[in-house]
Amino acid sequence: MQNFLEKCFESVLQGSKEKAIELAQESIELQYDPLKVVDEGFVKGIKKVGELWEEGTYFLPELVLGAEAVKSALSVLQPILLQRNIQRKNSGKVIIGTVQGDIHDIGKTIVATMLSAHGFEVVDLGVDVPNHIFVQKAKEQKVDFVCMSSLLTTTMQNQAKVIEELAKAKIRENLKVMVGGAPTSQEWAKQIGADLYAENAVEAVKVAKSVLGE
Ligand code: B12
Repeated sequence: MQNFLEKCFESVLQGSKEKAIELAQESIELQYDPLKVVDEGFVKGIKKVGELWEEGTYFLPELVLGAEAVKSALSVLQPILLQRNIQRKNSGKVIIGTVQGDIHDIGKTIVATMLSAHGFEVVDLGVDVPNHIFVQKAKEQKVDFVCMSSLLTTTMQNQAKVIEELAKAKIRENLKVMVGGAPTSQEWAKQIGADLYAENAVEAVKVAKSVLGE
């Protein structure tokens, strides 16, 4: 399997959407653990692309192609991840989105998929979600969790602003706020008054379930 994961990793480094799709399909036929294929193959690849970009070896087009390769593989594997759905009992309603000014959606989509797979009812608001939309949707949908992703240090402040707006709308006490994304941390969550923080999608499920006493 290690060799196979290497190929997934390489497909992202090469920015090959076709190869990534082919490998994702092959992993289903081979009945490999889809989460392992995502995390240790494709996601590992995009993280490496990010490093190469940071050091100036890769440029924006390579970054975009790498991200497209991961997203294509994810769309093939998403139904399989959802099938893992262990207990389909309703674990609570969630809205999730990437905050205003931020279009990174790979991590957010993995978190949304994993929460769905574990029985949460998930409404994905997408990317670049205006602060007031989080509040409006939370109110309309009477959600248990508001989950916000941020990948940029310049946009993470919007997580704090949404929390303030939830309080102004007098619904802050009715729900839990969970934040995540690479620049965020447990400390950041505490600082802005978020209830929950998780470093990755598996942790996000654990943390959300623990609140419900599951
Ligand atoms: C792919 C990528 C892009 C793609 C995004 C494509 C897409 N559809 O998502 C593109 C090319 C579009 C892009 C654009 C930009 N990017 Co970019 N990008 C990345 C890169 C390489 C990978 C991000 C990623 O997908 N990681 C893989 C996923 C699985 O990990 P993740 O997002 O962290 O998610 C996990 C956890 O964080 C957590 N999580 C995530 N969300 C949530 C939410 C909740 C509620 C919870 C609980 C957990 C959780 O769980 C996830 C799964 O385990 C990162 C580098 C990096 N190492 O992060 C840079 C990076 C984030 N980008 C960066 C920058 C600067 C930009 C641009 C400004 C570049 C530019 N000059 O235009 C633009 C910004 C555009 C915008 N307005 O948003 C910087 C940010 C620097 C900073 N400190 O702010 C980074 C860190 C690169 C770098 N090292 O400089 N980028």
